[in-house]
Amino acid sequence: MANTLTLISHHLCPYVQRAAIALAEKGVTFERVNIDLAAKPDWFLKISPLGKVPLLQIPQASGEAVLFESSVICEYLEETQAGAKLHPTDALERARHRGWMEYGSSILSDLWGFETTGDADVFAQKRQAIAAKFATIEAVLGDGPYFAGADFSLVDAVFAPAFRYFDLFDTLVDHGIFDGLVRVSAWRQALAERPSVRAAVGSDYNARLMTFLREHDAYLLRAQ
Ligand SMILES: N[C@@H](CCC(=O)N[C@@H](CS)C(=O)NCC(=O)O)C(=O)O
Repeated sequence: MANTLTLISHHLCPYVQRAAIALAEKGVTFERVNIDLAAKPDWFLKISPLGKVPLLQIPQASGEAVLFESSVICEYLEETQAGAKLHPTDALERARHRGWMEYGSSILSDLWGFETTGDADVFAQKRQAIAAKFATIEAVLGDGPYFAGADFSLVDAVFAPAFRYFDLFDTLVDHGIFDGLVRVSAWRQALAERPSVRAAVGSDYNARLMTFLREHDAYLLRAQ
């Protein structure tokens, strides 16, 4: 379709998922094109300045515009698309939300180490860093069900893909990251049930993630 937005994606990418969740929350129909990040196509390298997904392609009269960086894509969707607002209207609250979105990205960075390292010490370090970050969030959360209460926001879109990893990780290792974190655990549960969150990955997500762990010979698969 001529005016359809296209999300250039990867099956497992948590940054792609936040854009897909924002699109679904806004009720925007979009196309998703998954690429192989191990063999990036030439057309992708030409339009992705950092060689990373997600990209959002936006048809324009003059040709196709391309946005990169998931937070930028989410902010653009918030500013241009109809549907539910995903940021608070108050400037201070909005800025605060952007801070927690960044915080979510820093957890994703720790999670990358946690899931890919083959080294027991690095694994322990990352586990500790992730646990400490979620403990900090526990003190920030209110009564839920979402980050800011009743309304789903972009902070939720950022954290849902981080929590999703643990659907598989919980079956592999007793990491204890959420032990005692009652509010974080309830938030995780509420996000897992949200239709936009569920729709952001394919039904083969866990199988693909397992293959990814095996390919990295992840310590996670050996940890006790
Ligand atoms: N800061 C970027 C991070 C995106 C990112 O790291 N994407 C990964 C996949 S999850 C990627 O494309 N990696 C390919 C590479 O670095 O070569 C964003 O928020 O969009």
